[in-house]
Amino acid sequence: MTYQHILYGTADGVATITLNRPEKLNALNERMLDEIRAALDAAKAEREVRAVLLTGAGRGFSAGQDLSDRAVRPDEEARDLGATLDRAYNPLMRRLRDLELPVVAAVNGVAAGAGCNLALAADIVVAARSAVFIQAFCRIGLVPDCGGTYWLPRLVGAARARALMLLGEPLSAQQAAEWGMIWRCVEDDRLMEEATMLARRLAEGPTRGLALTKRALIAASDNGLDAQLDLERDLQREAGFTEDYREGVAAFLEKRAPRFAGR
Ligand code: LHQ
Repeated sequence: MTYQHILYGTADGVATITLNRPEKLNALNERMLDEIRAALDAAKAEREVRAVLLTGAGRGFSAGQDLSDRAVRPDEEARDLGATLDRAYNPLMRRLRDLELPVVAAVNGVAAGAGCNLALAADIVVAARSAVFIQAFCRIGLVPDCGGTYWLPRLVGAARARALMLLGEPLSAQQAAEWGMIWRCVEDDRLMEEATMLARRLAEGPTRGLALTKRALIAASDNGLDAQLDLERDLQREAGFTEDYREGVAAFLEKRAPRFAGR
């Protein structure tokens, strides 16, 4: 696929996807969502890629759905936003959930609406100190989507999620980190360095095991303890047969750094 609205590049085992409509604060349209999905598929297909870094060009991460897009304008003929979610957003969110690679989001500036919840769907979120998170949906009469109503209460608790979603006030990166909504808030000029280091470190890790861990954590949101114990058993069995487990134990016993292959 030729990319118009994102940049895609790989280096040191990391595929970097950069949302690239800076003049619109990387507002999302269907083409862009298709491109992100295609880039995730490309990352998955490239053998040497073992982690994904998602960020935005310019001063914003993403301002959410492009509200000037004809496909969602309320003043055009009646639009079915549910169909837009079915066609473009939900497949992307499911792709991110199912991706067997760790995903780091480097939130470089405002993350609003679907842009906010896209960032929160990453496995590890690092944000620049100047970034803000806005559940902007209520400002225009919409319902939070992209899994926000699922993830946000689990991340910050029901009381904070309710207020964020009903008031639509900006939440600073610092506060988001203090609330446990994101992993870390870093100085603006350190963001890409920190996020890239993190993504590289993950890419050099036992990525089969990390993928299984990701699966366990996602399932834990819905499972009871018994089901989760059974799942951990199954995933641990799988992890125990990986080359990386063999390498990890050998490296420990030989008192050297492990060289994980992601197998
Ligand atoms: C934009 C946008 C934008 C277009 C800034 N669209 N141009 C899913 C499925 C289907 C349908 C609907 O929705 C959804 C999910 C959603 O995401 S709904 C939520 C959509 N997003 C919003 O409501 C946020 C709208 N944007 C804002 O409130 C502000 O732009 C924020 C707070 C993000 C940033 O404010 P500022 O830093 O003051 O920047 P700005 O407002 O001046 O924006 C810069 C430019 O970007 C500006 O263009 P211009 O030509 O005037 O310079 C904006 O019009 C454009 N832009 N967001 N979502």
